[in-house]
Amino acid sequence: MLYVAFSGPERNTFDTPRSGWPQPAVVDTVIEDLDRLMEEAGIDAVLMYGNAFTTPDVFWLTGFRSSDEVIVLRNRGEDTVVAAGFNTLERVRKESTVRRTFDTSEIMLQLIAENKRLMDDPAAVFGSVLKELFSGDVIGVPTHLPAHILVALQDLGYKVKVVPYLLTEARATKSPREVEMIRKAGRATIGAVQHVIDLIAETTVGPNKVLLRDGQPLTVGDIKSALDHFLLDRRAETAEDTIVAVGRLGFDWHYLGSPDDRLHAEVPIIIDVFPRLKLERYVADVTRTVVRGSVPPELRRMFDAVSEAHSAAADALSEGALMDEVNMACYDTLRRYGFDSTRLNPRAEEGMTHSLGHGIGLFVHELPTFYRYSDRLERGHVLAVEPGVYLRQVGGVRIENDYVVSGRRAERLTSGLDDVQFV
Ligand SMILES: [Mn+2]
Repeated sequence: MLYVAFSGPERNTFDTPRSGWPQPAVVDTVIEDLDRLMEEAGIDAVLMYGNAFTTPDVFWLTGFRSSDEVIVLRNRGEDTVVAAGFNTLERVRKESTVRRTFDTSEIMLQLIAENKRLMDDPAAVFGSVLKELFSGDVIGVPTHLPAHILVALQDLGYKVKVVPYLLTEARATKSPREVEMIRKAGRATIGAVQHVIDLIAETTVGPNKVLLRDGQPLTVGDIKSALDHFLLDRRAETAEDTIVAVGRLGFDWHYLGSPDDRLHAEVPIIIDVFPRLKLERYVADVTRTVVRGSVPPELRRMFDAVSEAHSAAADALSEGALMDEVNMACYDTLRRYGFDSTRLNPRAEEGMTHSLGHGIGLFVHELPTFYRYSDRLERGHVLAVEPGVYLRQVGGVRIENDYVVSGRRAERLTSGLDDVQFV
């Protein structure tokens, strides 16, 4: 027997989360964006399957931080429903923002009796869920919906539309709670970067300008370990990897840094850290370029250009501004210093050869993007701004901070550490 459980206020506990649980991130104002986008996309519901860790959209819409796979259905203009077995639903009611649940235990027991699991017969489970909960015409699914579930929906006769940008568009504008979590991630990140810059500042310069700590060469592996330990103590972890690129190796801005690379004096050392808070799941993204010892004139000019380009771009981050106005604030500044960019010269091989930045949130790269030139900045957009200049014979200089668009001027979320680091 299937039933729909409406967890009313008399029986739920999620308005008073247990101490220690982070408050769920999403608030109603952000959900309104999703309903509007669903209407524009011509879909009556959005359907997802996954867990918080593999499918951040599921976490965003439910606030349920678990490795349990759940079915998430949201009819346009209605409460989000989570469908799962009763064990999972008990935790959904305690630990998520979801107020409406659907118990799939009976249908799962029938499958288990046939020695099957959900993925062996997705039509059985999704058919039951949709029959009870969906009365519209078109179901929208994100690209991360497993392909055999998509086929099962079509076999069941539902009209399905793939909506690749729906959730990412909806997530682009952050609620105040989400901004606070990114700010918290930013504090941990700034602290971590400061910590390893202090390590670099404490080195002595040995033969061939190798930086020494206790008489031993300081390596990229040492720096990454120090970053990881610092972040773990603040309940954050490196989201993918950290970039530590020494000297000319930094010319290739894809280069992550090998553990055996040695740090040297008088060359740029790019440190780009983008950790995720383990509980809250939000990221920050910070880059500093450090030089130990004297700074050659050409390298100093790169710092001057990038630092000024960063400020010019940050000043241009205002509500309603075109993305390309922000781009041009950066690239025009670099040009005045004599540096090329792929925006002004698509064939450029030196200068600034990557994008100005990207949205951040549950992912290190998400919307908005500076590549959509005619899009406009909106209140609540959170962006990492990371101008850089790269010369083959020198390496790279990059400065990155995170900002929330909140009116005429954006607010910086990663403060407390100077942009230019000569130590
Ligand atoms: Mn970045």
